[in-house]
Amino acid sequence: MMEDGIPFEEVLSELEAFKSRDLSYKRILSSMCTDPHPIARIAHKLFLETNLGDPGLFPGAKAMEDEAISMIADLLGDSSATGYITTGGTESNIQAIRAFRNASKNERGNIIVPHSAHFSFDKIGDLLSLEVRKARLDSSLRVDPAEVEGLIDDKTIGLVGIAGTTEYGKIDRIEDLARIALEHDLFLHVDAAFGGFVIPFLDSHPPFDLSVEGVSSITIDPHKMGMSTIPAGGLLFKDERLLDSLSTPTPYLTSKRQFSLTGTRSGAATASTYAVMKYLGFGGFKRIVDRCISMTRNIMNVAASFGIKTPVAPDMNVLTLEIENLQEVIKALEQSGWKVSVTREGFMRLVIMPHLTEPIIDEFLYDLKDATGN
Ligand code: 0PR
Repeated sequence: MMEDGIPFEEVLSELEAFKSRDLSYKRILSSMCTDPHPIARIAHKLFLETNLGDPGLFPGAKAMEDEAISMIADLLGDSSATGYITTGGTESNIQAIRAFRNASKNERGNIIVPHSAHFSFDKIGDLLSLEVRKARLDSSLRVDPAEVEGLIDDKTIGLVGIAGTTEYGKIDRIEDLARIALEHDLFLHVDAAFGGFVIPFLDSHPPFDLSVEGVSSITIDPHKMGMSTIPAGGLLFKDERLLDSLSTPTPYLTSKRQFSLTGTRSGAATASTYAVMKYLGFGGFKRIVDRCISMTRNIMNVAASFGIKTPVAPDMNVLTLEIENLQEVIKALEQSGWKVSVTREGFMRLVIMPHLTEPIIDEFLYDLKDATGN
């Protein structure tokens, strides 16, 4: 830091220079985040200085968080579920497994996750000193329940299912996992970080949420398909005792106990979560999800018309394409400003988020056709 500051305008122009190097979402087909909804931006700014870590000072922000959680609980099949707005899927997953560990008899045990689980579970293994056992997937890239059951032993504290896998958007058979969890007296966490704001709005979908008996907790991220600002995650528990198992005494604060992982935590992204849900309602979200699904189908059909196959049937707005000379094709697409990603199996991965539009998808398909020499 310099001894003397520089003028306000100069600081702003420096910030603008940094910002100008960032990409806009316009041609990004690789991200699970999106442009926040306009009302999310306004809500975020309104609550910038609030700290939900000391809720007695910000009772309005706290009440707003409680309402946001209750709307999410309703959406995810159990209106009496409890939880809080986290910083994202990683914190929600950490806290769910930490609660399982705290409430379980097995202090140093293991958890069983699908091979498709997000890398946050590897962090969890390290943080909580738990063994993370990875169960094989079946040919539809959903976890094989028999494989999960085969990995259970007397040190297992919980199972994890994914509702919307990061790479393929697949929904695990949550009912089968729940049955296994109940039979073995284990907790079951559902990671719906991505799918939580997609699956409820699909025309039909398998049961995946807290309405399934045996599901103990669920992750859902407003800062992904919830169109909120970053950082907004959601964590819900069916049984309040799991949330309580996370609480720490905070003697000198306005609330005497705290169950969040972070101490100081902004109410800004919570406000944006609340605002988007209130403003859009179920119908508004459904229209957005319908549009993303229809764009996904369009890419799939048009790509098929020039000989590009979809290796895995999409369950939602995450699409994979089987493309020869993938790295060269990606290079050509990048020259036109497109960002796509690649799965571990070597397929092109596209996430069709709300910032995309039909005309942009048409441009993408045109460039894809060109890049693949079709
Ligand atoms: N669970 C699932 C199923 C996820 O897909 C993700 C993130 C998480 C948990 C962790 O969420 P947080 O990143 O909010 O902690 N999935 C994306 C991914 O790793 C996150 C992402 C988003 C990465 C935008 C890049 C990006 O540009 O791909």
